[in-house]
Amino acid sequence: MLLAIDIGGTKLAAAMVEDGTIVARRQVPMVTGAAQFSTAIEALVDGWPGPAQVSVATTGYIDDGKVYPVNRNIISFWNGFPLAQLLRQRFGCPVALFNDAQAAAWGEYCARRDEGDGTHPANLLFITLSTGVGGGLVLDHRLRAGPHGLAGHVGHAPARLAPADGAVVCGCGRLGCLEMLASGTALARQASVIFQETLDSARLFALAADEPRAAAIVDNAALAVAEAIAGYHMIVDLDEVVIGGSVGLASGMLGRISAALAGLPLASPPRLSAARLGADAGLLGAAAALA
Ligand code: ADP
Ligand code: BMX
Ligand code: ZN
Repeated sequence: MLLAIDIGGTKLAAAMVEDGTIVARRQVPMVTGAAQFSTAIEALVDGWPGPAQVSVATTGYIDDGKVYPVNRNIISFWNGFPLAQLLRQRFGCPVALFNDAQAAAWGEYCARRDEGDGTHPANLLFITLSTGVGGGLVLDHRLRAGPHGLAGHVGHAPARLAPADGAVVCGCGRLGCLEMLASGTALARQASVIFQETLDSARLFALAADEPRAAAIVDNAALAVAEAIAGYHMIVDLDEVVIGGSVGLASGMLGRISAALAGLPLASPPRLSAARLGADAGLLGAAAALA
């Protein structure tokens, strides 16, 4: 039995995975401190058999078994957090760590490969629009994490556009990051400023169906994502771009990104699709990366 854990800025999920299939799954809200983190892990695995291996998909980048933030505002205690050591001590088995979007990229690649129709992409970019904006690259059929674990961090590529509420410095320290426009956090922030009341990203999407100012915020984010896709495509030449995360999979978002991409002058544009594994892309990708 393999234990897969997905750690995002908003939610913490765990699954028992057998032969590439989830046989049990639990989810809790992500915690805000290191002490609560261990308690939350205990709650997730309560009553489950001890795993033979643990594989983790986590927000942040991995270096030498520790997790570091790119955006320091997402998880306050993630600064060199010794995640591999903590889980090895708890479960007494080998532990592998992956960035969440990189793991999901591998999961989505494997899902297409395993269909076996010969059309699966060799070069795939997965983008998660979630608490942040993450990305993972599969190039020439291989998952690329890069020498520092940073490969694919599309959320911190420059967006050509400004957020609806004006320029905002990213938690990575730079100005103009895509994450400040198109993450759930950024959409909620922009909506709350424009409408002068506290709104979350799901509420913004509901409003966007027939409220022009709400639609403009979402369309601006979708165009920024499309611009990022175009930029990546010109650098690495992609077959397919897969969109996931709760914002990416929210009603209408893929269509808005697709329309924005179609409006850009782009040589041989990549296919655009929704995550086939849905909210389980990170869990199943982390599991598949061990196989
Ligand atoms: P994580 O970042 O922990 O992996 P998610 O992929 O669920 O988690 O992304 C969380 C973000 O998505 C939050 O900003 C949340 O407000 C937003 N969100 C959740 N559900 C929806 C929805 N139905 N429509 C739009 N945004 C959503
Ligand atoms: C941020 C960054 C990425 C991550 C992405 C999506 C941190 C802590 N995270 O850009 O490593 O892949 O968010 O993560 O710097 P999520 O929290 O939205 O799932
Ligand atoms: Zn940034």
